[in-house]
Amino acid sequence: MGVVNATPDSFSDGGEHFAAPDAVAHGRRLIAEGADLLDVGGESTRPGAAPVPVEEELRRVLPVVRALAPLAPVSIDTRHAEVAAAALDAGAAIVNDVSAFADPAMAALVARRGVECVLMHMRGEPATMQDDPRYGDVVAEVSAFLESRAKAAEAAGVRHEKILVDPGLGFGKSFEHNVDLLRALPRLARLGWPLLVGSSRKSFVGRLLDDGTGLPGPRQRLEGDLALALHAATSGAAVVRVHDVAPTVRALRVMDRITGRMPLWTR
Ligand code: HH2
Repeated sequence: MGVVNATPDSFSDGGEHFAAPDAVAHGRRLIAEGADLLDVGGESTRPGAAPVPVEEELRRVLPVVRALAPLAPVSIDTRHAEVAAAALDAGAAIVNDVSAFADPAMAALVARRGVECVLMHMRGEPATMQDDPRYGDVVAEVSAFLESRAKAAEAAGVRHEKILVDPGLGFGKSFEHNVDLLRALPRLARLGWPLLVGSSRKSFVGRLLDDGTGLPGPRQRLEGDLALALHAATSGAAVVRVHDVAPTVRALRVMDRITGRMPLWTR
């Protein structure tokens, strides 16, 4: 899953693809690089981000979804049912909700449209989620949350096979919580729904790369991102959400050839 942020303030790409034509060009590039699907978002959920009015979110994402949906499956990254509904009308095929259906209208919408959805774990709201997050057992609590939200979605009419779950790395988690969740990915992949993992360019990747010479910024974390994408895939994740599609596809291809999921030689 390649990330297309139609936002002025994303932590990872800082508004580089904010204007619709830039976001569309970026999405086309990610498809050419081998992305199987694109995640289009119009509201940054980075720590400290303020919510965006629905009208503004719609204005940002709809032209981008409309242009990219004929080219590849598009997921709409939103917490708002109104935005999700309009994006589905514009051609999106998947609803990626970092609040796991906190908007009560979301489950009914996804059920009615028969589309796929991603349910992600987040502690609190983006504006405050990194203020000293605490858990007794982060893996147990995130697992229980994902299981209960997925079952609630099924009770609301979303078919089991339409649901993916996501531990929400970086969303209301300390460095240690993120590492615990990364170590537990094989367990999370066996919860009963396909697993999506989004670690790309997040600050804990910078800390994992730390060699004492200063923390690398979001765009200097590629080697860490590749290591974690391979770790997620070998742990059983079905989808990895990444900013740097070309190197990730190349790394996954090497792994698939070693594990036998892809032929050693292609002509
Ligand atoms: N991470 C971000 C946004 N959406 N969706 C899912 N399912 N999983 C994630 O881990 C995830 C997500 C944050 O990354 P990014 O889009 O690069 O930043 P921002 O929220 O600042 O736009």
